[in-house]
Amino acid sequence: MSLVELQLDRLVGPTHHFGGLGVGNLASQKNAGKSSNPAAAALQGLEKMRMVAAWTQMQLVTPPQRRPDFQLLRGLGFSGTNQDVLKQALEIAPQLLSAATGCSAMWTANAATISPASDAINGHFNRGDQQANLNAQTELTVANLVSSIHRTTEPAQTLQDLRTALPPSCRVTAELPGGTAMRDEGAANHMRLGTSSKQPGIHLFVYGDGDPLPTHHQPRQSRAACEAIARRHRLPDENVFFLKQHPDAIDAGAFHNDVVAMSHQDRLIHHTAAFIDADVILQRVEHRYQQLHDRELIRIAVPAESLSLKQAVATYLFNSQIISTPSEVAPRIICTRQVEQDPAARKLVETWCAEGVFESIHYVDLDQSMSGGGGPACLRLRIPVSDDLIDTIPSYSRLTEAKYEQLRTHIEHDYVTKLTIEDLARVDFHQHATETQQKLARVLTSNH
Ligand code: SUG
Repeated sequence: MSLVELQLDRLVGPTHHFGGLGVGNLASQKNAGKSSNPAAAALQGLEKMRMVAAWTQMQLVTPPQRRPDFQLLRGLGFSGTNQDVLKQALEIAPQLLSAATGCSAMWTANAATISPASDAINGHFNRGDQQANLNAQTELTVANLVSSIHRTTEPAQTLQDLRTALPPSCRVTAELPGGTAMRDEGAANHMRLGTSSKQPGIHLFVYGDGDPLPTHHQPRQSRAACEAIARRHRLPDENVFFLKQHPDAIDAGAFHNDVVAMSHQDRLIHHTAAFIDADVILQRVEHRYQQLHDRELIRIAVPAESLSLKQAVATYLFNSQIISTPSEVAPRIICTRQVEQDPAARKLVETWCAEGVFESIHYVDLDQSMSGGGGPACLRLRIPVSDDLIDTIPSYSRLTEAKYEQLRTHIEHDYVTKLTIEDLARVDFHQHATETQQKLARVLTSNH
């Protein structure tokens, strides 16, 4: 038995727009109020999924979440017919209209934090007993996303969506209780190191609260939340490490760790300003990796002289999506076209490729997602599962070529190519968007 990694993306919804609501997220703030292109956003995301599906056959896709969230708007005091509610929200508090209609659930890296069954204290690796693993499950804790109002609309639906999309061997549990003390942004602040072998993985949890704090932006993840997830997933202390986001990185726009650090199996690549006071911890990580896997961790620290924090945030180099294919030794890397166009970022990734860290580089246009502050890795949730469970993945969630064609046709036919905040206050627009969402959900959740 070995581990394989599923990639789960969500189709971008028909109400995709730029509301400027991302806390500490420079792209989101810069593009606030600009008109968006939901059709292009959905197609760009779908093309990335198609590429990964062709490489791995392990691409899962889930439908857009239902919007508007009238419960949110009514709960915040807007009343009358649905049209009244939308209109009042536009006039009085457009940011709340945006929060209730947003598509931020498209960034599935924020959906949950995940650890495979084999990493838990009662996983078979620790007991030395193959049978013991039969009842162990891949653990997923849905992220509460309490740092930003628009993202609090996601977890309840995400819980259902993940349960529907994933095999029964995945235990999807509701978000952490405890409010802002337990603020949790999911896999964007978590990195698992480990090859698909017979050894447990090492878990790096990244948080931003505690001294020293950033001066401009609110840290989105608390250390207490990281500790709670490690406890819930029954990860052994010796394989769990906590790293603090550098306040300078948060101030420069790295609102999530995955804007300044990335990992894949035995590779950890990060900006030197990603973490604060981390040297000793990272040495312990390297030592533990060597102990468990009998080989060195490949760790690459990128200094500001090679790429400034500003460039890291503008290009999302560290948000590249790394994918192993069945036949190649080194993984492939999917980068934004912003990386391609920035000489320093491009040089770095080309050098890594020449050195054999990656097999090949694949540039993609994700401009609609990037304008909301989300790169290739934000758009996917990695789910490590034992390879003997692949056949139990519901067939409807797998992206096949036939399903790709079907989804593309729906998007081209039903999504608008220009959307403004005023459109989001029209009940007739939402009637059509809801029908579209339902059509897509039927394609992606029923066996036919
Ligand atoms: O939470 N943007 C998202 C981007 C999330 C990126 N995910 C990862 N780094 N893994 C966020 O800030 C923009 C919404 C708006 O513009 O209104 C937004 O929510």
